[in-house]
Amino acid sequence: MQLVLVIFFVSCYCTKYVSGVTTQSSENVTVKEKDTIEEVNVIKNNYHELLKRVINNEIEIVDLKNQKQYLKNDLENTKRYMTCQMEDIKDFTEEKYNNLNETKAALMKTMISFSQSLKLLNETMQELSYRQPEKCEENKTECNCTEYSNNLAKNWSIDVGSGYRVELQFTNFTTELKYDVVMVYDAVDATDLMGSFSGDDLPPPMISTGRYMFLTFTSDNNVQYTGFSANVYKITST
Ligand SMILES: *[C@@H]1O[C@H](CO)[C@@H](O)[C@H](O)[C@H]1NC(C)=O
Ligand SMILES: *[C@@H]1O[C@H](CO)[C@@H](O)[C@H](O)[C@H]1NC(C)=O
Ligand SMILES: *[C@@H]1O[C@H](CO)[C@@H](O)[C@H](O)[C@H]1NC(C)=O
Ligand SMILES: *[C@@H]1O[C@H](CO)[C@@H](O)[C@H](O)[C@H]1NC(C)=O
Ligand SMILES: *[C@@H]1O[C@H](CO)[C@@H](O)[C@H](O)[C@H]1NC(C)=O
Ligand SMILES: *[C@@H]1O[C@H](CO)[C@@H](O)[C@H](O)[C@H]1NC(C)=O
Ligand SMILES: CC(=O)N[C@H]1CO[C@H](CO)[C@@H](O)[C@@H]1O
Repeated sequence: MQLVLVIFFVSCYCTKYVSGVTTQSSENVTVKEKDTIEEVNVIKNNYHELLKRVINNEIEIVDLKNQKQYLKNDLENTKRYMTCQMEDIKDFTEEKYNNLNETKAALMKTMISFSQSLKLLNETMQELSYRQPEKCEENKTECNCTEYSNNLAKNWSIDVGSGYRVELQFTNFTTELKYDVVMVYDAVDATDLMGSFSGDDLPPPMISTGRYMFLTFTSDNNVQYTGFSANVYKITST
């Protein structure tokens, strides 16, 4: 508005001035006027330029302002996100730490229990190592000697003396049938066979004709039983 007023004043002044002066002056004035107009135009252009720049600046300022707000928001968001993340990590870490602590405690308990078990085992082992020889000895002496051996050949010679006879009564009889055999002879040696016996049947009682009786027992190379037992009686010969 100010600039418009200036232009108006200058054009008014020039018209008045031209009417009262010579041609020479008029020329000079015209030149001046031209200059002024040019100057005004320059100023005008400058003003526009300036205005443009101001507007541009303002736009730029608004832009910058927006950018600033955007960055601020971004920063705020990042800050919030990071805080949340950190809380989360803190929670997670605490939880893991507690778990670790629990595991540690459990492991400790197990270790103690394990070491106790180990100690007990050690004691038991030592006790065992003391007792083992005893047991072995026990087992050695505790042999079942009620069975006859393989490949046995035994003879019994019975003499009840002059004027007497021998009565033989089997009380137990268990041998391997046909292979482990008892022979009974009515003589001083293996000459007069009275009977041969094997298996589970108890042989009948036997009486010799004289003072002698002869018995043999042979076993083969396998299968063992309890064998036999018998009572021998001296009886008066009639
Ligand atoms: C971890 O366990 C120990 C004992 O085992 C206890 O003294 C300590 O307070 C525990 N720490 C946490 C964080 O639970
Ligand atoms: C077992 O016990 C004996 C004596 O009590 C000790 O010398 C030995 O080191 C123990 N062994 C172990 C594996 O603990
Ligand atoms: C003796 O040895 C037998 C096996 O040969 C076994 O079954 C038994 O338990 C042992 N007895 C003892 C007192 O060690
Ligand atoms: C001894 O042997 C007999 C006959 O084979 C059997 O019946 C008995 O049980 C045995 N005794 C022992 C202590 O092994
Ligand atoms: C047992 O008697 C038989 C028959 O007389 C004889 O051949 C054998 O050599 C005798 N065995 C023993 C061990 O005396
Ligand atoms: C033989 O038999 C009698 C009874 O008939 C019995 O008392 C005894 O124990 C038996 N002996 C053996 C060594 O088996
Ligand atoms: C009145 C006046 O100023 N006249 C001037 C016009 O311009 C010429 C040359 O530019 C001058 O010599 C005059 O004096």
